Amino acid sequence: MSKLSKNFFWGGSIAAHQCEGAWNEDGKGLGMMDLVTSGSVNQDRIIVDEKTPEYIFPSETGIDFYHRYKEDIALFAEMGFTALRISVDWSRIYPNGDDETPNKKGIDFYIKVVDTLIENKIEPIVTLYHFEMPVAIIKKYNSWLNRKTIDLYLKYCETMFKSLKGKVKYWATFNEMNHIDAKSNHSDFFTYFVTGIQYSKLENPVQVLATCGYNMTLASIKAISLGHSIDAENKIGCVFGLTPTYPYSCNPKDNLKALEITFRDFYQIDAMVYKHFPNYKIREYEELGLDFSISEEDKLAFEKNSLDWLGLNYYASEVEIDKKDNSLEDAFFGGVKNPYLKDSDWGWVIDPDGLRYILNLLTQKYDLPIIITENGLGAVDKLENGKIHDEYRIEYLREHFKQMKLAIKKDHVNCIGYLMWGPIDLVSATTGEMKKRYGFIYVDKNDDGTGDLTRYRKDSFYWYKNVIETNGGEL
Ligand code: BGP
Repeated sequence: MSKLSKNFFWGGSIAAHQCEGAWNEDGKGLGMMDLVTSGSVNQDRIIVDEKTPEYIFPSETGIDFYHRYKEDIALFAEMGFTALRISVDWSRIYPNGDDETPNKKGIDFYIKVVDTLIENKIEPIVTLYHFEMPVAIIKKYNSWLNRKTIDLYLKYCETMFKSLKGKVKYWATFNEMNHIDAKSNHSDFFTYFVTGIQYSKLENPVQVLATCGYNMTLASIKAISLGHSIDAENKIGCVFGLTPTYPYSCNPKDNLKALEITFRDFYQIDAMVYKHFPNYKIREYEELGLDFSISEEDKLAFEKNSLDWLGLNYYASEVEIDKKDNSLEDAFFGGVKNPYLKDSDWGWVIDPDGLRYILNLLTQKYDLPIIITENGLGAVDKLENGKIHDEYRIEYLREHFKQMKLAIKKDHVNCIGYLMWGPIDLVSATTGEMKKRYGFIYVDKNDDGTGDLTRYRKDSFYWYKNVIETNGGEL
């Protein structure tokens, strides 16, 4: 099948708390993921108030990207990456959240990483919030429930926009803030990842999620305006984790249920594209009796700007049914199991067509440039004589690339890049494991603490290199 446009971004995505380690070096403050223990597919990660020696906290060491970023970026360059999405850990820049001045060593680290990327002809794409809020903001200001947090976030964004001006053009304001919609299937994890607040501890969760969701959306649009005013060249987007939702049958009631679940993830995008907080959401909050109002000043903030691009994190689809009977098995991400699809070892359903579906849905709704900011397969890899034969990963990616190409070539979706999640093995967000590996590059680190962090090229490394070399021509 034909090649993609020559400016297409081929690369990967990583996040600070999952790879950097160095959790207390060079003035870094405590970040929210520093308080989350390791877990597994059967054992939930635990969120603690304070670190204690009985637990392992995988973010403490990550894969030591903080000290090995040059080596890792050289490997990405060897594969031919033209883009890498990183995140800045807010707690490295403002360790207490409300510090008068930023931590210079934290800024210097990101300047060095970005300079190294540019030297290697890799476009840096920077996420400003990927589950990395200073714990001090949660404790002192109650996270996104307090509008003071918006000011602190904007001050931090300003620091980064100015520090990386002229070097970074592509920014994302938030990663996956859509997981906290008042109507979502709440898990302690995703609420915590996004806000630092634990869902199960809330007395009035719907109010809390609605307020946090609104304040983050407002913070995001204000950050876009700020970023544009600092550098008119900036292209500022926001990243969403989206799952296409199919009806279990052609029963109209199943269809309506699927539609409801699909659209719960869109109100923040609507607000940032259509330049006002959506009326359907305001009516929903009124009906729920929530304490919610939008000031004239906020309205102006929404009117002033909009998203330059959309980031899509795509892993799985869902199936919804109006009335579930006991013969149907529950699916990992909610809804029921899809009889047509297989699951990964971690229960994440594998659905390449879903990628084409969601790319089309986003295009029909917004018609913006889209970057696939995350996609990939978490799997168990075996290191034998320095080699990893990960044919299953190649197969997964090949099928997703075929669908991405169809979306671009046949459906005219303006998808401008593909960034594979975790191009180098890193700590899993949901389970805290190393065992759940995504990378083209194997990292010798195990969950029991063994391993010397040596990097190895997997078979998929060479395969992806060829995909990039042929610009998607050979899959
Ligand atoms: C997304 C997060 C990433 C990443 C990914 C895979 O929701 O944005 O940070 O972790 O999911 O999840 P996991 O690492 O749990 O397999």
